[in-house]
Amino acid sequence: MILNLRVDFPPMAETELLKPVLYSFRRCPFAMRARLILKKCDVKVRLREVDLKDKPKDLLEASPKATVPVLVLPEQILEQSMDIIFWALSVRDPYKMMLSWNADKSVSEQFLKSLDNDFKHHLDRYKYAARFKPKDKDFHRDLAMLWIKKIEDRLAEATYLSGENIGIFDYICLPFIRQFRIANPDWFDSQKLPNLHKRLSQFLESELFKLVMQKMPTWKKTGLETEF
Ligand SMILES: N[C@@H](CCC(=O)N[C@@H](CS)C(=O)NCC(=O)O)C(=O)O
Repeated sequence: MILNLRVDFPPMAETELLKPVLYSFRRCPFAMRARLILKKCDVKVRLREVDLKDKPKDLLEASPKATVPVLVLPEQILEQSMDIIFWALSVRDPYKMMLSWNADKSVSEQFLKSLDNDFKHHLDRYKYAARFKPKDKDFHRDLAMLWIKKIEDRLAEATYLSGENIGIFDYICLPFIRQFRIANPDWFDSQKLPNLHKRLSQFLESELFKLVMQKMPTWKKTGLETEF
């Protein structure tokens, strides 16, 4: 049988094949935060863009819970965005992000918990109100705003959540704040959050954000991985 193989691009070098595989979905804020740290620290992976409605078999085999991001390493599979971030920072951490994370680990973990559990809970019920209880939309928006206001207060005291320079605390939550804004940009922009508005726009206009948000071909459909 003659196979219809593509022969117009060179075979991937062995060193490329050794890079870990990242299953990712462009618009997922968890995948976004992993990509932000990977890119910022220049830790290379082979990115496989996933269609969440048509997940590839290899992802389901690697991680039956089938959320993204997932990182497949030779010896282990990381199925949580924060595990991928900590792994990336163990490979290369030129901005000393682990130092700021570990400065007061229990405060850092508390911050993560309030983001991933509390804020995300209300964000989903506000942004995707139609899937939950549409009549509770504003209730969840207002509860999410309590968390947002704490962020604004912190940004009034220091330029970034991570201190003088943008860092791990900013990168792990900005993709979610972006989603909160997208639910109703006019409303969000009209809120009195001068510092957050400034930092969010700066982030959205940054080269780093543009790089991690580049459109990638869907791996299952095209077989094309993106060198990321
Ligand atoms: N705790 C996980 C959450 C990941 C997550 O929920 N990702 C969403 C996309 S934003 C997902 O893959 N959902 C599964 C689906 O939609 O089928 C992490 O931090 O990586």
